[in-house]
Formats: sequence, structure tokens, C-alpha cells
Amino acid sequence: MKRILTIQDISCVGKCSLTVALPIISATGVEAAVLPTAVLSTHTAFPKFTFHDLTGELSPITDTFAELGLHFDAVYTGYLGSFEQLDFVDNFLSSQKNTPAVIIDPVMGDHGRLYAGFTQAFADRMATLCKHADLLLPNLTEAAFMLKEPYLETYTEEDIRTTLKKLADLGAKRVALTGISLEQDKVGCYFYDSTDQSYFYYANQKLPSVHHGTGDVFASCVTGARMRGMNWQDALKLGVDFTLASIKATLKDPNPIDYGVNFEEALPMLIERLKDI
Ligand code: PXL
Repeated sequence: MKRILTIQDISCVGKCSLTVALPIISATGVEAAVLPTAVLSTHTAFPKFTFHDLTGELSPITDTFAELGLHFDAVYTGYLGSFEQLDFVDNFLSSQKNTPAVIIDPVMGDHGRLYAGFTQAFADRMATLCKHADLLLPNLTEAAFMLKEPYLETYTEEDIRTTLKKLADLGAKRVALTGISLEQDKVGCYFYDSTDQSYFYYANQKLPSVHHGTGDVFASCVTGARMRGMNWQDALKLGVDFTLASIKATLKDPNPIDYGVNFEEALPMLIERLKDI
């Protein structure tokens, strides 16, 4: 069985980061090891939240992993809460040259705005992590801040291809821009592989609602599926379909939550799609 190390916070309530990554990666049939960067009561979109930083624990934990000879088949990074954590992840990934896959989701914002606590300087530092990425998974907001360019409210396919190339120039081998809508009523991801200069676009139904945590659902699914042996394109396609199924389940709930999605009800579909791999 493959083993993924995922580095991100644990928001106790919020259906994001580790509370999403653990069950989804497990459902793909891959071991999910964790390096929690912080403990929050709730994610930062709630009206209030606590934040306990765990940066001091990170090196002792990974040093112990190294002493024990633990190896990871992939490292997947998500929400990182401070410059010190970005420095740590940069050094850690530099030391993991034998890790077959590094997936970086530069979680910082959405809809043209950064999440609470993030700045342009943070995005500049996040951009320097991209050199480690076998797959970088930004949305258009994160892409704009990392490239120091205006947020694209509207765009053509050519704009997306140009943005993907600029992101690959930051050093990422492959980039998938998320939340890309080129046709009305459809949304998905646009992928660029710099190793063979190929593009791939996949979109599924676009629902009018907006949900928190869908980026983490998508990234966890893609990482797990890739580790199960799917190629990048099929893993991204499954990520789009699984995220849509999670949103649909949320909308069907008579008592819907407004802070995340009901990915739990879509897990059988994920397992089914991976069963013959
Ligand atoms: O879903 C991304 C995310 C992860 N972790 C924390 C967050 C957010 C988005 O707001 O606040 C703590």
C-alpha cells in the first residue's frame, strides 16, 4: 500500500484540510500519514476561531521519521499558516528528493481575495515552493497572487494557457488550474504538463452555489487517485467528478451546512471508480 504524507492544519470543525484529506485519501485505498501544522477550532471563514501554531513540532516529527527510515510515496501540502511553515516545507521538500510525487495546493484564497491572515508577501514566498511541485493545484486567485497579476474575472482559453505556462515557469512540472469555466454551466480544471508540453481540460456540471473546502476535497482525491496508479489526467477527472458529487450531496441535505461539503456521501462513488485500478 502506498503512503502519502499530507502537511496542513487540522480545523476541528470545518470540513477542510485534514478532516477532509484523511477520509478521502483512506477511501482511495492509500495510507494517509499527517504532519499537522496548526490546530484551529474552526477554519478561518467562521466568525471566530482559535489558532494554535505547531511549527515547533514539525522538525522533531520529521527528524524522527527520518531516523525511523520512514519513506513516503507522495507528499501533499495544503493550507500553511506562517512564513516559518513555508520555510520548513521548503527545506523538508528539498530533503525529500526520493519522494516520487509532490503535490502542492497553495491554499491562500478564492474569488479574487486572500483568506484572513494572508498577504502578497506570503503569496510571494508560496510561489518559491512551486519548484518542488510535480503537480501544483492553484485556483485563479492563488495563481494571480503568486504571479503578481490581476485576478482574471473573465478569460479566454488562451489566457488560461498563458497563465499555466507562467505557473510552470515558477518551477512546477505540472499545473492544474481549478475552478475553470470555459462553457456556461460547466466548471473543471485545466492542466498543463511541462514535461511534454501537453494540455488537458475536463469540466462537468457547474452549480450556482459556492462552497468552502471544495479545493481540499479535489486535491485529496487527485492525490489519492494518482497514488492508486491513475495517470494525472484521469486523477484530475475523478477529482472534478467527486467534487461535483460532494456538492450535489450537500444541496440535497434538508439541513445543509454552510461551511463545507458532504463529501462523505460521495465516498462510495469514489471507491467504485477506483475499484478496478
Ligand atoms: O479549505 C482551505 C482552508 C484550510 N485550512 C484553513 C482554512 C482554509 C480556508 O479558509 O481557513 C484553516
